[in-house]
Amino acid sequence: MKMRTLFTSACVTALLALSATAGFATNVLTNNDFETGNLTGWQVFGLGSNSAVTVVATDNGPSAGGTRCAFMDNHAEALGLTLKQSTATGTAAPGLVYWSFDLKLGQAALGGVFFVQVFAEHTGGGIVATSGLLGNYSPSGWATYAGSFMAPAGTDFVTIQFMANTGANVGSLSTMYVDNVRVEQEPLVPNEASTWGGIKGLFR
Ligand SMILES: [Ca+2]
Repeated sequence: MKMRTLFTSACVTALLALSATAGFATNVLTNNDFETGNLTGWQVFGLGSNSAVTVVATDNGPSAGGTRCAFMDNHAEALGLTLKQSTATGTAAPGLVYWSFDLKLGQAALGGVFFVQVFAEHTGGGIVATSGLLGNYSPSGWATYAGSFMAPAGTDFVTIQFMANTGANVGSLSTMYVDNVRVEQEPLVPNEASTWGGIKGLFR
């Protein structure tokens, strides 16, 4: 029993040392879960009399705890409503970029669609790689989507944008709930594995 304890302690110590060196996944986005109750850190394009992005205080995506999410509401014809965040210079580097987010459809009708795109960018040089155009998404209940793409040499920040776009038809609309947006460059790991208790749990 004592040997097992020693062995376990050694493993935990080694794993902690490894984590301090390599770093567990760190989300580079600000206010990714909208739990501030506002859109701090995010930019919105396409606002008008029939389009808005708000924070809902009574709904939350499944990937993380909380009570709030963003709601993109586009009832304008032939309009692109975009919710976007670019990170600071130095927050990204060449290598795999992992992304994930939670979505729940509000409504989509008469040409209304919903797409997401992630960009690897170089300060002063623009976009150097992308996830490709992700979507059209229309989940009837909360759903989590995740993937990755390779950021090439020169990458030093990332951008993610959510696009609720409508068509030219009268009555075209696109509305979507968005939450728990993650962009990071280490493999995604369950949140519980990055805590002391979670690490110990790996050896039980
Ligand atoms: Ca939330």
